[in-house]
Amino acid sequence: MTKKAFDQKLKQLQLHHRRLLQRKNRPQRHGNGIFERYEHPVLTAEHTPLEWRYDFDRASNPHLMTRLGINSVFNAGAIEWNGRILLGARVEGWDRKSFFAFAESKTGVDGFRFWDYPVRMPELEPAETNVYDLRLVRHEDGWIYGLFCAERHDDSRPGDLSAALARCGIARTRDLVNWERLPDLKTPALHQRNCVLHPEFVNGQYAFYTRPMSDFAATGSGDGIGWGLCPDITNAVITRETIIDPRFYHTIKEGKNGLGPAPLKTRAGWLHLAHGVRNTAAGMRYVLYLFLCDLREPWKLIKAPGGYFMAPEGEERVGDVSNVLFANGWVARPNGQVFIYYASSDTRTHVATSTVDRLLDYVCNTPEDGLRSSVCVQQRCRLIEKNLRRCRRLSQ
Ligand code: M1P
Repeated sequence: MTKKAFDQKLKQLQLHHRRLLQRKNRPQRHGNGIFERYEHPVLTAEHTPLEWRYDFDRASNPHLMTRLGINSVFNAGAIEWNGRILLGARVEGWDRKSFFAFAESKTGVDGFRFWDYPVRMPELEPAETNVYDLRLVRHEDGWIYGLFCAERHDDSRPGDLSAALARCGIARTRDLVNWERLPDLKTPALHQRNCVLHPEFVNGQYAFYTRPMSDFAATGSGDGIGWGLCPDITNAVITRETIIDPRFYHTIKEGKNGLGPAPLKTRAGWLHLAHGVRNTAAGMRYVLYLFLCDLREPWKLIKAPGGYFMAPEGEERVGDVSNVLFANGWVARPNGQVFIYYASSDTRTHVATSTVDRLLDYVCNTPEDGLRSSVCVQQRCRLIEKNLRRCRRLSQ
């Protein structure tokens, strides 16, 4: 490529990238009243800086090729930071390895820009092969914690290249740049993914939400979202895990479930966002759901609306792992506005907005799962009767 053509192509790439980052994002019309979806994803592979993907030197990259491609940007942790919203996204390269990178925005719905460098997360011995799904928690001990899945090959099965061990990695920081790595969480279960730190001490101890599994992908004997306490986070060991939100036959969480971000503290209780998985003939379907736990006894579930809160729609349904919504980040602003960051089909990151009031209304007033078709029909008939009575009154 001539110097002129090279420079021109680089300019075009930069212009295209700038336009993408400046694109406004508007709420979609005709929502369900519970939350608003937005027209565009907030982060995709195309949002990552060009410097991360191209070599801008014509001598070493005469065709201006992508050198280190990015495959997807999804499953982002979230935190409010100096009045802005930061997403700690899972960025996956063409080489299948994930890493964390922060992108920030003033509005929370558009204009997300990645920091110059991804997170340089310290490794442990033995080093993990892959890290993903960061949960960011501002803990009352003064640290910001990042909990994530640290995955390694299971060397006890040398002949099986797909044998992996999932552990909960723990790191902490004060500035989101320099991270101190702590030992992985130890629990009675062989595998742990989707672990989350509760933001407050409980009975003077660190409290963890867990997801015990005896198999890497299937829950095996693991029965849902767990809870456990440990006195020392610099050597986090949970000896007793109890299940606070179990899986259940013929519900959206029959196959497995896992907590999303750390819960929001509200006047009515700890508000949780989680994902539920069911099996279908077309593979697993991941949807999001909400539940509420007691303020003083956060291990006690007090409200559980039936069904899903959010399921994949439109382009969200298609991607590397299709039919998946997954969320591990949300932010509640002091004015009650809530930004929910969810990923679709392990490919891209979206935002939905709501308020604490609306989410509590949804959680407290949506009937529980009837667990049987006939009970679900009764629930619906009660709603229809109420509406028809009202319509008749208004038409008299
Ligand atoms: O592919 C869907 C999700 O699968 C895993 O979640 P879970 O452990 O609940 O099945 C994770 O790998 C997650 O990153 C991924 O989005």
